[in-house]
Formats: sequence, structure tokens, C-alpha cells
Amino acid sequence: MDRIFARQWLSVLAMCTSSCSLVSQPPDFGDPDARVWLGDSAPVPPNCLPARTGEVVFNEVLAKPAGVDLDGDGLSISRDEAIELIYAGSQPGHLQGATLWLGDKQRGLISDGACLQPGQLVVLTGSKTGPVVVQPQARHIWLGHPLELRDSGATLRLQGVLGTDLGELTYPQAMPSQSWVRQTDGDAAAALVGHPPYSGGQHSIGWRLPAPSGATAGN
Ligand SMILES: [Ca+2]
Repeated sequence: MDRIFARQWLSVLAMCTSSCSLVSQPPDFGDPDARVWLGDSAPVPPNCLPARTGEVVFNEVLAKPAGVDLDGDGLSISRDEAIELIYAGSQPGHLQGATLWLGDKQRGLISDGACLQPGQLVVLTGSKTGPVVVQPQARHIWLGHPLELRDSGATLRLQGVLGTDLGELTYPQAMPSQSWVRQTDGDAAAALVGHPPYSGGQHSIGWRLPAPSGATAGN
């Protein structure tokens, strides 16, 4: 290992964190594939600005799944809790670095840096939830913590990376297998109502009403 090669390899070691699994052999820096390996290891900054105050609408919350298997793992448990957001910015924006709060307790950090388009749906679930089927153009984002939404009701708040509130929602006592949803889709000032029957269930997490032809939700 010559000195330049060794310096490159040491820089790779310095980049690695606990989540970076080291290979037993150092990569071949003369191989184009090694550059891909290095590129995949480096975080890519979002190509848009952070979401700003009031640009996120809490549109729907499923706090008590009680029979709803949102992630399709065959179980209906607290991991199926979910929150639907609508990005209401007029320009693309991202949620990377934002934190979800339930009352005064932090419920996770968003590490997803995707640029959201105006009106785009986002589904937030806890860190251990499996993939959730959402409509095209909607985005499923995992938080770095289980949601642990209280059945008795709570105030949810998304705090942006700049320290301001992106949006909030106070939901009342959760109803089994039924979400609370804005009476007017995407309107942060609209009252919450119990979700009407929809595609065999009583929520539409990740789906705008009405359901696309042939699509199902709540499975
Ligand atoms: Ca499940």
C-alpha cells in the first residue's frame, strides 16, 4: 500500500460512522466501481431549501390502528400508527433535519432529504415500520423513533431544521381503526373529523380522496 493509497483509505475510515460497515479489503481506487462505493457513502445535500414555518399541514393521523395493518406485515400493532402530511410550500422544499414532537417529547428525526413538490403527500411512520403502500407521488418517510401516538389524544408538531414550527395538529381521543382527518383536505385551519368509510376501511393514509381506480387503502 503506497502512501497516497494509504491516505485515501484512512480518509474513508474517518468518514465511516457506526452505520458504515467496513469491508475486509480496502477498495481499489483505480477501479471505477470504487468511486461509486465512495459516492454511495457520502450524504447528498438536498437540492432545495428546508420547509419553512407553516408549510406543512398535518392532514390525517392514525393513532390507534386496532386491526389496520398499514405496513402489511400481518400484524396490527403500534407500528401501524401513521401521520399524513401535505407539503404546502409554493416551491419545492425538504424536511431533512425536522423533528416530530408529541407534546414536549420528541418522537423522531427526519433524515430524508427528498425535495417535496407543492401539494405532495408525505406519510410519517415510526422507525420500525415496514414499507407502506402509498399513491404515486406520495412519499413514505421513516422517523428515527417509534411514533408512540397517545390514544387519549395529543398535540403533534413538526419543528423544522431552522427551529420554527412547520405545522401542528391536536387530535382528540383516538378511535379504533379510524383516523382523524381534516374536514377539508390540506386545510390546516379545517376541523378534524372521524374518517368516513373508505375502500373498506376508515382511513386513507397516503391516499388522496377519492381512491384511484382499482387502488386499495387500509389493507
Ligand atoms: Ca403491521
